[in-house]
Amino acid sequence: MTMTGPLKVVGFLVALVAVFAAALGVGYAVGPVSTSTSEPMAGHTDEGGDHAAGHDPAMAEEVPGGLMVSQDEYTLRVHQAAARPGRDVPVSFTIEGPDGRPVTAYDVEHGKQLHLIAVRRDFSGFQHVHPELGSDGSWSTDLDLTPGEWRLFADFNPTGGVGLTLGTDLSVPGDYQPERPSGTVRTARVDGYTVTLAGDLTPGADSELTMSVARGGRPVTDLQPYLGAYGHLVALRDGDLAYLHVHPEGAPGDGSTRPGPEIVFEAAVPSSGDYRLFLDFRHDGVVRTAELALVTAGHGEGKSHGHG
Ligand SMILES: [Cu+2]
Repeated sequence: MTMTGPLKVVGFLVALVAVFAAALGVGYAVGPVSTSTSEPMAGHTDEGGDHAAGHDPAMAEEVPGGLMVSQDEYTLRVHQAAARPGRDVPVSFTIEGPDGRPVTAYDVEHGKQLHLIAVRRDFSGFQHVHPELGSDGSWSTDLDLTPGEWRLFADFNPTGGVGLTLGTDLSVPGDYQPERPSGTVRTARVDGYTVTLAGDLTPGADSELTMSVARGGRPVTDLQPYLGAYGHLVALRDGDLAYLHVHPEGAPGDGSTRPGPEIVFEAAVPSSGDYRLFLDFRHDGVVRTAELALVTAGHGEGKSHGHG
């Protein structure tokens, strides 16, 4: 696989630069301290593309999403101290707002008011679900849980606020064997589909990743829109599970974006490291998840301490 140049031309549209879903968000709304301004993820556009060639310090300094249970006066509170292992295990939670009460008003982002990602801390069991909101502000969903420590990410935009991703742990009692680290994984198989990944992640710079979807050796050219896009990519950093939600370049129906086999993403990761990549795509009416992994350039794989 060749290294991807930072300025590989996509050409058919203005690049949507995906940054960490929880933009820094200092000092908006009721917070009296304001040292900087930032925009929610959806507001970031890359007008000239000229910063793509180099390091963008402002972007690199943003706090990644999903690391905190409470941020900007919003708090994620899971109602269960622990959950039993099993399929379709009920899990409920609330988002508490600046007034300490459950938030009941959310903006719709990517077709939903809230996106919940659940993954065991060793990266097994990834699920992306859309809980139901009760009138009292409690969110309910079912998860398939195996014993171990799980991480939950709530990705939402409270009405009047900015987009946030809060994260918390959920213990599931029982014996378990942690999955081994994967290293780089550029080919994933799921339900007869093969997803291959081209491109590399360069810390602090926009990195183009191209996912190609095939079934039975034939490229899939009729992907279906899922939540307004042909693919949704969640990247999680090994070590702390920092969360990055990336959307593809181009949207269904924009006149230039084809429904596969390639889905092109532009991702910006803040540091070197190992990143797990979970691609949700929809075909024949079913959403499937392909699991891939990249080690950033210059970050030694496994026990190797060599460079490059
Ligand atoms: Cu979602």
